[in-house]
Amino acid sequence: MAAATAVLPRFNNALFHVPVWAAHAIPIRSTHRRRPPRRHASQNGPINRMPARLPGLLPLVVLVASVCCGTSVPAQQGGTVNFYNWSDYIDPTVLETFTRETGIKVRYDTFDSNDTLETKLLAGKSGYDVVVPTGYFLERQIKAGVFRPLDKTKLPNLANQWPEITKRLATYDPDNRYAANYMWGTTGIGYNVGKARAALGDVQIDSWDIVFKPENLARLKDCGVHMLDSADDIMPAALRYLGLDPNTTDASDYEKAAALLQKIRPSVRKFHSSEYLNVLATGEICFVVGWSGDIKQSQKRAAEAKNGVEIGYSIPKEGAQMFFDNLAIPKDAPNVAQAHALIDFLLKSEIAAKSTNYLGYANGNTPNAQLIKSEILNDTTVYPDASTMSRLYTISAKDQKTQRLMNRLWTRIKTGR
Ligand code: SPD
Repeated sequence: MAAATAVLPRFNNALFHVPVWAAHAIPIRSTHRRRPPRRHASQNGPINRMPARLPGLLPLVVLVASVCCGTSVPAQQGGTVNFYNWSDYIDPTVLETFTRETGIKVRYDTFDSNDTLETKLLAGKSGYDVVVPTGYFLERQIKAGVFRPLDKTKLPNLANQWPEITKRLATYDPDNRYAANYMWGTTGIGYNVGKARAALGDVQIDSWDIVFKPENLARLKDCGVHMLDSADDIMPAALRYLGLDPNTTDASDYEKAAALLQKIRPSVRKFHSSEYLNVLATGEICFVVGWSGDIKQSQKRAAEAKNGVEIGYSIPKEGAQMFFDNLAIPKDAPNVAQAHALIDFLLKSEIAAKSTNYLGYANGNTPNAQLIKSEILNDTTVYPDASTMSRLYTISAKDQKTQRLMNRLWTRIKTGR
C-alpha cells in the first residue's frame, strides 16, 4: 500500500517513523435484526452490582470520590451506562472503580467481531450507550449516521490522548468528532514456544511463511491451529504476503488471496476470534493468527498457571495490520451523560495505564512511563519502535462491492469449499 512517511517524536526520545494512510469513503451494508443489551456472564457479574454492604453510605462515598477525582458527572446523577465492548477488553476493576466513583452502574456486554457490532448499530435502538468499533468500521458507520458527535466539553481527559494516535484516528473520523481511541494493537502470530519448536525445529517464528506455506502449517496441524474469524484481518495478511495491497479493490487480488487461504485451510482447526486466548494458555492449541493483546493475555495466564506453557507473539517481518479500537456513542443512546462520563473515565491517565497493564494493548493516551509497566512499554510488539512501525499497515473502509466479495470468499474458505 502506498504510504508517505512522517517523522514524529516518540515518548522515549527515539524517532517514530509512521505511515500516513489514506481512507476511502463507502456506502454501508444492509440493516439487521436487533437485540437488547445482554449481560456477559464471565465479565459482568461483579461489575453490574453495586456493593451490597454500601447502599446507605453510597451517596457520601460517591460524592467524596467525585470531588477528589474530578469525575464529570455529578455523583448524585447515578443511573446506568450500557457498554458494548470486545471480549477480553476490560480490566473488571476499572468498571468497579467507575461505579464506585460516579454512582453509575455499568451494564456490560461483549462481542468478538466488528460485523456483530455493526449489525446492531445499523438496526438502531441497540440500547447501548458506548460501543467500540475498529477504525475502518467506525469510518463507514459515521457515514451511515449511527453515532452522536462527542460533547468534548464533557471529556476533559481527551487532553491525555496521544496526538499521534488522535491524528491517525482522524483518517477514519475527520476532526475526531465521533470517537476517542481506547486501545490499539496488531494482528500477528501467537505460538506455544515448546510445541512450535517440536513441530518446526529450531526456526524463528518471524515470517508469514509459517502460516501461508501449506507444508509449514501442516506441521502444526496436530498441536492445534486457530485463526481469527475475521476476513478483515486474514485477507489483508494474505494479500500482503502475496506482495499485493492489503487495501486493494481489485477482485482478482482477492481471488488470489482466497486461493492461498484454501491451500492452508486443511491445517486450521478452528476459525474463532476469542477462544484462542484460553486454549493457547492451556496448551490445547499451539498456534494462532490473532490479536496482539489477546495473545499477551494468554501468555500472562499461562505464566500465572505455571503449567509449563510458554507463549510467544510475533509481528512477521513481511508486515502486519495495525488497528485502532475506539469509544463512540450511538446516536440513539439512552444515557448520553453517563456515556460521556464512562468515556472520560477510561481516558484518565491512571485508568488507561491500568487497562494497558491488564490487557497488553497500547492505549490512545500519551504513554506514561510512571504508570505503564516497563516490560510493556519496552515491548516493541506492544509499543512498536521505528523499525517495527515501518512494517505495519492499516486498513481503510471497503466499498460495498469489495466487502461483499471478501465476505463471500471468506465463507467459502471457512467451509472449505
Ligand atoms: N479482545 C479484544 C480484541 C480487539 C480486537 N479489535 C479488532 C481488531 C480488528 N482488526
